[in-house]
Amino acid sequence: MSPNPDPLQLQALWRVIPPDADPQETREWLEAFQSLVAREGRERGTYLLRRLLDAARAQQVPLPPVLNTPYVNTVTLDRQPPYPGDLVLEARISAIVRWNALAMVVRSNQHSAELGGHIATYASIADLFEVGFNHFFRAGQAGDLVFFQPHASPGVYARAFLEGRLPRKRLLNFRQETGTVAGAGLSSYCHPWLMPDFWQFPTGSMGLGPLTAIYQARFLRYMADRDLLDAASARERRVWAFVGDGEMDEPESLAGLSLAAREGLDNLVFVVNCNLQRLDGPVRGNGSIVQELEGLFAGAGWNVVKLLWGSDWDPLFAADTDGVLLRRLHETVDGEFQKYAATDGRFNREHFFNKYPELQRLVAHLSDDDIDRLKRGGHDPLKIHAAYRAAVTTRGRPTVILAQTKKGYGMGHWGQGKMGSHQQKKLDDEALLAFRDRFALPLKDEQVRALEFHLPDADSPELRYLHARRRALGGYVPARSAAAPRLPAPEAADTARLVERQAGREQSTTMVFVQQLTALLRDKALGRHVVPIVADEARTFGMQSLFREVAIYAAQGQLYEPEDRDELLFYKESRTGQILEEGISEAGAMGSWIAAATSYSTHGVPMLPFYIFYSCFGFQRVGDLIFCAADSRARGFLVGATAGRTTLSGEGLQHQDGTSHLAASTIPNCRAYDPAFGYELAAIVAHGVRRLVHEQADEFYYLTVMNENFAQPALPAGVGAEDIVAGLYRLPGPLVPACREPQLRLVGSGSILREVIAAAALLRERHGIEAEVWSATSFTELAREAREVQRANRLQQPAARAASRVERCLGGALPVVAATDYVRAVPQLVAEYVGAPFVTLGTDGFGRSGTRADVRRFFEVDREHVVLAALDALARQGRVAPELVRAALDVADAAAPGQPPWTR
Ligand SMILES: Cc1ncc(C[n+]2csc(CCOP(=O)(O)OP(=O)(O)O)c2C)c(N)n1
Repeated sequence: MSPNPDPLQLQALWRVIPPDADPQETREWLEAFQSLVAREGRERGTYLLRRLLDAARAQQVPLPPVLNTPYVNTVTLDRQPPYPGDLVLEARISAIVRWNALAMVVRSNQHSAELGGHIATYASIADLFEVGFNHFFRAGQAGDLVFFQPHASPGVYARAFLEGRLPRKRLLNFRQETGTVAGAGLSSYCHPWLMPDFWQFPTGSMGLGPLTAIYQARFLRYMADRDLLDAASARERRVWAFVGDGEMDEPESLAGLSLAAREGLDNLVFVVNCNLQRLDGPVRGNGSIVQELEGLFAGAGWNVVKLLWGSDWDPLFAADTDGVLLRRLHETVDGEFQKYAATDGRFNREHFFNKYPELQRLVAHLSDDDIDRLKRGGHDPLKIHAAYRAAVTTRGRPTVILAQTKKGYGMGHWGQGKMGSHQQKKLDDEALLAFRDRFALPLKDEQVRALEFHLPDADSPELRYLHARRRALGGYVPARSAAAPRLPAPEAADTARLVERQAGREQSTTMVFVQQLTALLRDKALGRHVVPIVADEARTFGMQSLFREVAIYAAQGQLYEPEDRDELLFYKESRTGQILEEGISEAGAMGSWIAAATSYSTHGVPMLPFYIFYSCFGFQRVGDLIFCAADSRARGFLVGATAGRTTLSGEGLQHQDGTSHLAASTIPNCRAYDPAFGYELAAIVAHGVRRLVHEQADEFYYLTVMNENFAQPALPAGVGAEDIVAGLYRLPGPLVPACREPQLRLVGSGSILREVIAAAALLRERHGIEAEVWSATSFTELAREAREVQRANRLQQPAARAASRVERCLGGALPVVAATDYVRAVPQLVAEYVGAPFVTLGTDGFGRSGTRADVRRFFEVDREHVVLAALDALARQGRVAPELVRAALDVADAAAPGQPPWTR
């Protein structure tokens, strides 16, 4: 305990009111105000306060901090609704779930200490979940969206076990998902990829749950406003996000707060589990996380409901006429509250209550055991229910419930409030027996020692009650469904027409993309399901025509006349707008993209989102959100524009992306493409659309598009869409003159393909060397296929070994030079499988400003360096004279090489 806290410091921390200079006068003012409110109502009270504040401002009287309220429950006793459930039965159910969760973690840890698991988080949040399960969470694709605190997953499994949804066997296999128990285990956290019928929202990476929950709530509105969901039933649906208080330190946790308030998302409830601890120690040992978060959320415009104290505190507050209890609470920092959680009633009396004689008297009638049993709000179903009811009846604003709990609640001196609670996964027999007694579990000592799961009879009052409650709420939660109608993909002929229109036009692949997106938006069947998403870069990518055509979604419509109203393509916002314009928030745009890309599952309505962004601010910036999308089984398109290291030449180091394809290659269900030409892009998009909306594949597409304008070639005869989609095909005439007897193979992708084509021409003109040119639309897909072929050959030992596409295309004695606008590691993904001498050129290093030609020369990926690499490869085979290489060095300005670009 802090001996003598500095009053000024306390004031700052806790908003404690400074000493009263004239109590008599204060009382008169307060009584006058109270009687006014009693007589004329709260609204009149608010009016008067506003006038007083205006007067204070006018006289430059400093205003008190107004965002914090006292350290008590927001819902007062007189406004507390009656509890709608059977508290006794619910307590018994909750105790059983607690036990089974604990037993599951301890058992798996006995099986192997490598498996890990958490007890203390669920122990703190159990009651908050249970009240939700029994009275609030509505199930199904027209129900609520519940984001569970990930480390509380054991409790969610334990409840599903009681519900008969998970058999005992799976509880025994907690955190075991491979080997003989594959398919019969349980994931550590909420992973839809691993448990696609169960978990809906991945929350294991702290901060992403809160952020994506906000965007889900907004997307729910978007769908209703656009008539894609029934508005009346959508209004009833809620997003519940259970979040750790430590987790609130993640920037992503806070990133969407303003948006939620600005959009008036009263369908959103955050429940922050304020057990005051995180992994290493207290969240705010020297302060108060509850008060801090209250200020933050209130400042952002949220409705804040503090749920701090259980019912047994009500009489104490009622008797606290001189405010000593409140004062004591306000001068106590979280580090002390943690200590009180970890100690018994006697310690609490001595150190907390006995500080002031008035306070000592206030609890004189309580025994030490009574004091020990005083509950924090987040452990009292009555108070929890009151807070939840306040949240779901609030209109016009999102609500945050700051629920004070104890970490490791019920684990006694073995785990409750302990510094190391978070990671505790072992409990000895004595601790287990004490837990049994604490929660009055119907278990014999041997059953406790054997960590037996407890499952009451099917017709026991507990199970009958539990099922009845869930029936009333539409089924079980969490449960994930993938049921959604298929949508027809546009005809291949449509894509062909689009490609024909592009042929010969001077334009970039970004422009081709925008035209294809526009065509998709106009498609009769699919159009309304398309969701264009931007993060303040629509103009950069030439998409402003869409503003007028499909409008920007704005819940309030457009309350102003846009400055460019008289122009054809004016900035149009509308309540039924289709574009999600997220402002400068790539993380927010990803939140929207995930919501749209999983709409088939969350709402049973498939949507097709296209999020287009600066490629450097994609994987590099929001990579973990992309991973979260992958886990969520997202279906949609991510489009990295102004892509590559050398196409966005003037922008320099930070803006030039050389790695996104490498990152994309690590995500198993991400299909990444780096097309060079409009016809390639069109074929890939058409393929992706078909895969996503018609075949309903749980995958997503990452495409890079460029801003370099050039005459777009027509689709060459003989090239099929399947070749382009497979990742590698040979460029025929007229793009590259046919060669009778090639001496080497050149491979290019994206913006560097044109350098490679030019290099082939130079080799022919200058040296009479004939080279095939291959377009690698996706090294990632090639590598994946080759890996599969290699594995099948190894594991199945077929009589005739199969060859991968990359080997079939490039294998042999001819050297292969592959060049990319990304780091060399991208083409090197296929190096092992090529089956030919293989050289790569790439843009490793920090970016640079300059003209495209200069930057390509700097990174040694321009046509002259391709020529040089080709000659060098041939010289090593003795097919050309070394002098030729030396001459080429001069031409490429590389005769006196400086430091490699990646060290500069
Ligand atoms: C992005 C990220 N960083 C770190 C972790 C590791 N981690 C898991 S739980 C945890 C502490 C959580 O504390 P809090 O949010 O207060 O939840 P509590 O378990 O105390 O309820 C940490 C650091 C993570 N899962 N995600």
